[in-house]
Amino acid sequence: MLQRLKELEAEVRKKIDDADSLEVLQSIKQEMLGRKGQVTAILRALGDVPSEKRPLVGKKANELRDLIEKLLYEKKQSLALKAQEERWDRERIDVTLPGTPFLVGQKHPLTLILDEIKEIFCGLGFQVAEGPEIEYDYYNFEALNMPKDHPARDMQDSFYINSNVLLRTHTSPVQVRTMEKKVPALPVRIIAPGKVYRRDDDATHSPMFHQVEGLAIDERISLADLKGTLLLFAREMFGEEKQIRLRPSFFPFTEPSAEVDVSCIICNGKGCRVCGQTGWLEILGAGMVHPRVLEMSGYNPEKVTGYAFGMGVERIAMLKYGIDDLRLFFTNDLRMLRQFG
Ligand code: 2NL
Repeated sequence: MLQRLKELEAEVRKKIDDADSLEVLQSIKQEMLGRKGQVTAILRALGDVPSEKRPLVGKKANELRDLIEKLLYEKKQSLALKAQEERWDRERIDVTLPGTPFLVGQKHPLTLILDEIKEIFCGLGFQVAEGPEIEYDYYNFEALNMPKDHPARDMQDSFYINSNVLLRTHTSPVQVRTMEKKVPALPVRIIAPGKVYRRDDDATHSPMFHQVEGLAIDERISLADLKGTLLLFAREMFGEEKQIRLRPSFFPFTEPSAEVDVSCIICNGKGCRVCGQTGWLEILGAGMVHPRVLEMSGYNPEKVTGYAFGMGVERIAMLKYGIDDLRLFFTNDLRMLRQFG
């Protein structure tokens, strides 16, 4: 019996030594100490051992059981430690490696200008109005006093979806929609910023560009209100010392109509290459809302008047930032875009 215990001890030491997983350890435990285990069998058979040898065999058998439990426990610990070390090796990170660069964006120059324009007019009590870029012919042309055969439509030839629906050529339809909704609530003071589309594409024209239109309607709104508002805008946008001038012009939706110039931002009016020696730069178009436009949107032109203006955001941005090619706004060249914001 004692011999058998010695053999078992040697056998179990080797097995535990060789074990390379918790599963193997578990099966060794089962095999030795389980219900049908070899050590268990010896302990159960103690009754058959002659009584003079029984205490010694019993002691040795119990010692072997304790030893196996201790060895199993120690091996379990060392396997766990090894697994952890392997995992640390596998997952080790080099904290001295350079990190992934975090690219910080900035606002597009057109967004900066749009924000500035909105800020100026909101400061004067205007609200920002928005509307669809896909528009009905009615809101884009008809309601602005441009019936189907009107020659002014040629200059704003658009992208048609069908004979009644097109990509808006200006943001005026937003203003028409606002007037329709607000009638007869007065005053109306809104600006309509957004994308507009026209069928041309060259160095100075893009098929998509940005516009801000403004509209004010109330009793006794005059051309003087328009001029004062635009002078304030020009000075906030281009500098305190700026002047503006209005030149007679024509739009089907305003009467009278004017082109508005600001004193040249390079020479301040003295005359230079940028302004073609005139001292003036054109920045927008404007006028008093045509009575027929007021009438079509539901106002009584005998009682109320209004002014309206429209400017190209790209043009303002080019003047303010000294950008000489419109296409730079739309080609996403980071060398250009990173110079702003
Ligand atoms: C330009 C000129 C202009 C308007 C836009 C307008 C809108 C309504 C009624 C009357 Cl709802 N007028 N808008 C008026 C005058 C000029 O734009 O050169 N834009 C880039």
